[in-house]
Amino acid sequence: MNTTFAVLKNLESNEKISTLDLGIEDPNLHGILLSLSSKNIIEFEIKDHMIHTLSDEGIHTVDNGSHEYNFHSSIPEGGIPVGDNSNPIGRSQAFNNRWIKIQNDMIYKKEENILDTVRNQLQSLNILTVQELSNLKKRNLITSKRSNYYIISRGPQFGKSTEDLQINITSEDIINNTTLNLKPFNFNTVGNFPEFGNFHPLNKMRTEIKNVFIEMGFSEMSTDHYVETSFWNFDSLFQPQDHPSRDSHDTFFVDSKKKIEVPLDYFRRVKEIHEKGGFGSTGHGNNWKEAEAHKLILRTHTTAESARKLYEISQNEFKPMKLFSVDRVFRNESVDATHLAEFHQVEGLIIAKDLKISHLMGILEEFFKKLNMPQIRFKPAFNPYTEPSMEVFAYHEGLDRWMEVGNSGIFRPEMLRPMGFDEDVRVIAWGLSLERPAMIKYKLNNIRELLGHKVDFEFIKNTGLCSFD
Ligand code: FB9
Repeated sequence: MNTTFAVLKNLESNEKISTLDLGIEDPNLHGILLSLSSKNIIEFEIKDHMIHTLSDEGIHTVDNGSHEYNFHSSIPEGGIPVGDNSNPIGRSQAFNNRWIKIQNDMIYKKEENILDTVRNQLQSLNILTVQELSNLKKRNLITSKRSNYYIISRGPQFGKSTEDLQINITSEDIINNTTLNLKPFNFNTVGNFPEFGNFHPLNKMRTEIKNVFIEMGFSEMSTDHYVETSFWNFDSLFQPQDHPSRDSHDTFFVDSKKKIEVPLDYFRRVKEIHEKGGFGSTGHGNNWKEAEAHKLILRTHTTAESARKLYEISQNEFKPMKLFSVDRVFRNESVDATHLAEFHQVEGLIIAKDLKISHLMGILEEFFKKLNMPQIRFKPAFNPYTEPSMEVFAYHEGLDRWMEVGNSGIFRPEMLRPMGFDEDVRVIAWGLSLERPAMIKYKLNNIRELLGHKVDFEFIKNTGLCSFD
């Protein structure tokens, strides 16, 4: 008999039924009751109870008697020596039951006629008390597990044919004032969970970091030069043309004859500062090649955009500014679990008169405090375009360790003076990546779990809000 029929048939003669009493067991029972309930044919409530079944040891006891009963039956009239260890469990349990006694180092029966209580209990588990069941469970004679059963009663639509229930009202019904037999709304049913888009965790990290800059009064720079001239990416930053980072082992070169225009007078001043120095600098004293400066590359840092922006600022009336950028940069480096040939650089800079390294340390403290890393330390470092330069380290509470969180410095006069800035104009700047904080926040070990064709869409869906609190 199928389950639905069994339930409805029993409800015809009983207002309320229990699946436990009727022995109705079906792995789909819950779904069947939900379906009948959604049509108001039945109503039901879920109950739970313990189901006790004989273990292998319990079955052996029912078939062969308990250890204690068999030990008692094995004692002859003359008794057995105390040292007899043929049935230690039976002897111990028989002592506990006061079925045997010891005299002169011999064991004798104390009671002649006894009942094998345990065996009898195992043959009628459903009438045992909680304590009796607990004792049998302690002896591993039974196993118990929690199980659901249902108390079912008739619903408002019980016995009515569900086929003729209407689910729509037509214009004819209204015109003819038809008596409606509408299917009741089932307000308990759950609709299909709507699928919707999800922001990529890296985009969420970018938004959070942008918000930190905006909170601190910074404005965003444009970063629309993925393809950049070596001039803006390196030469304008006073990075020498023979610097190792400028060769193809570290930089992607673009095979194009297209020329990106650079202001001629500025171009000449950059050539001058590299070859002969100026503004107190001895320069690099090298032969600076224009062709090298015009080579097209994929930008290796967003500092190239900072250089463009600073040159633009230098052509207008001076005013202090706080600027930031977050965008992709490209490096021809060997890829590994935490590095790809590109990453997102975050860069912040402040241009004002007479800024000092203490200002840089202070703004970095404020910035990383907003990333929930208030403890930071500085380590002297070298960058071709900043002096002094510092690596930044922060203590990460969650990981309980210090970690490198970025690099920073004061742009050199050899970068700023050729743009046309006065001697007292200073620019403090710092940079970090987007991928590192994202991997730490989302506990990823391989960057391919964050970016690329192997990313798990469920990970994207389930990352939740990106916050630094
Ligand atoms: O992002 C980095 N680490 C980092 C940042 C935030 C963070 O947040 C916490 C969890 C919440 C955790 C870690 N780093 C910079 C440090 C290291 O990861 C480093 O190994 C990798 N660096 C990249 C460069 O690697 C080729 C990160 C990237 C980086 C380094 C320097 C700059 C920008 C990005 C810069 C700069 C700069 C300096 C002076 C003036 C202007 C810009």
